[in-house]
Amino acid sequence: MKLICLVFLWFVPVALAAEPVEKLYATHCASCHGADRLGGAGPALLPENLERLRRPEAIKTIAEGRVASQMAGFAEKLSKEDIEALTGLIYTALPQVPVWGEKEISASHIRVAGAMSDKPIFKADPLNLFVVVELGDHHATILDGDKFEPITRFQTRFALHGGPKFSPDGRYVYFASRDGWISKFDIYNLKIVAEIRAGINSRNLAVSGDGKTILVGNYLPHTLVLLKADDLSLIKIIEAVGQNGKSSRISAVYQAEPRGSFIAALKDVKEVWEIPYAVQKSNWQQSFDPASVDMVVREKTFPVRRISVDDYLDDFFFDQTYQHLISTARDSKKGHVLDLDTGKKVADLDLPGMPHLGSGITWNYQGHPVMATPNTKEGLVTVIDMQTWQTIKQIQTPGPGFFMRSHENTPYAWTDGFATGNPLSRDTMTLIDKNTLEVAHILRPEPGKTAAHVEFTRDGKYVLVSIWEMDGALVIYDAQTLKEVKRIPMCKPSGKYNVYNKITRSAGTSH
Ligand code: DHE
Repeated sequence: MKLICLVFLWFVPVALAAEPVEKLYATHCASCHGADRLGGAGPALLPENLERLRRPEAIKTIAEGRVASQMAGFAEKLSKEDIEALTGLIYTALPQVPVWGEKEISASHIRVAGAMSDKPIFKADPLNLFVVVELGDHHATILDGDKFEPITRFQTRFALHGGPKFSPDGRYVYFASRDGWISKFDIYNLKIVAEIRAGINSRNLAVSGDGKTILVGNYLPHTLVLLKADDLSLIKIIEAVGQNGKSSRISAVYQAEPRGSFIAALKDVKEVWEIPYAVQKSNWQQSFDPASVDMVVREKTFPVRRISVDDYLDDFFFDQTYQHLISTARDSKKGHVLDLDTGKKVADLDLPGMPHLGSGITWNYQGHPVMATPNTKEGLVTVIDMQTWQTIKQIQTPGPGFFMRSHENTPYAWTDGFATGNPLSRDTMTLIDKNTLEVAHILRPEPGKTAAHVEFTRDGKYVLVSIWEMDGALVIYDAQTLKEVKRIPMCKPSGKYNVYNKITRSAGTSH
């Protein structure tokens, strides 16, 4: 009965629309979102790109427009039925995976010319800056990490996701949007200097440890895209096809600087790929057991080492040496540890639920390196000994969390509780004592409002927490006394990234 109602609801609005929905789309939407729905001035309107937008919100956006963007409201031009029909259309998959190859990628390339200064054009410690992504109105703020004052705020591409990544010297930051746009921002000159659309639906990007190459992982199409870091021009597209011939989405890409390689997580085939960026193939092969290699694509640049694995592993985390890859598979309560040198699984991990990617951190506990991660299903933080791979403790928190962060100079690991939107936990920040593994404090930066994602200043003395709301803020705490020192209004600030902590690969943050 339920199914019949749903089917009925799905078709009725289309039937009642004044004109065929395709015509409505061509008249009102195509000029910004592209005739093919692949995006233009506005974002792509495909189900894959709209996964984070619930249908009622999509209807509201078409009717009322979107603040701080060029998206106008259509409530006066279109009937309720027309708007519902358009919503149905944009959540319908295209009949074929659209082509986004060399021609399309290169045609999207934008370079900004002009003389640039080799020194920051502002007064602040360039290594203690934060890049703060404001999801609410698609902006980013560059924040002085000593004075806690914004230096500039600029519009980004629609729906940035994942951590922006820095060049090794911290001068440039690279952003990826869910629509596949890669933007290079010159922090010294406070300007976007290049952009390119590497995919139609992208996951994230990685910057090679030598700062020369960018790797982008895509869901749509199924490709890895290599770009030159200096101007973002296209180097090469690698089709994501498993040894069994099956095409796969890429869940995420990472750079493993100590190995001189990129690592790619494939979502639909049981393989992990390692792609060297820095060394000659002959040297690179000495860094691992050749018996672990199923096939090396015989190419001079960027060969692919395929490592067969037991499961579809799409969430990765590394130890500080990057020899061990800790991964989880969707719908699994187990984690796996893969030794990248031997290409063999060395342990299973007990996890109560799926961690969000890049959510874990490491520190030394009683002389042992440990990793800790929250998970998006249960209010538990798992602490694992990284020598024995045994769970040391599961620490109860008020609710399932997304992110966990700490710093070498601070006694606490901070974690949020907003993964399920649970009203009892979404406004909390739980501080775990890294020496006792006990919950030491539970803070509520703004009762009733979502608190999320933490990052420390370069010296670890202050900690920045997001109030993840449209009328949100960054709340800055003294990390020792836990006293609030400042509150800066921001529009749904999500992640914030400290230049120094990122480029030095602090154990307390994601890399
Ligand atoms: Fe994320 C990082 C994937 C949902 C905010 N998220 C990442 C990374 C991946 C990922 C692969 C690591 C990227 C990197 O470091 O370059 N995220 C996924 C998902 O698969 C998932 C569960 C579903 C999806 O929609 O893709 C998902 N993520 C979310 C959200 O709902 C969040 C909370 C809001 C949003 O932006 O959509 C969210 N993800 C983030 C943030 C980071 C991130 C803020 C960077 C964290 C950091 O400190 O590095």
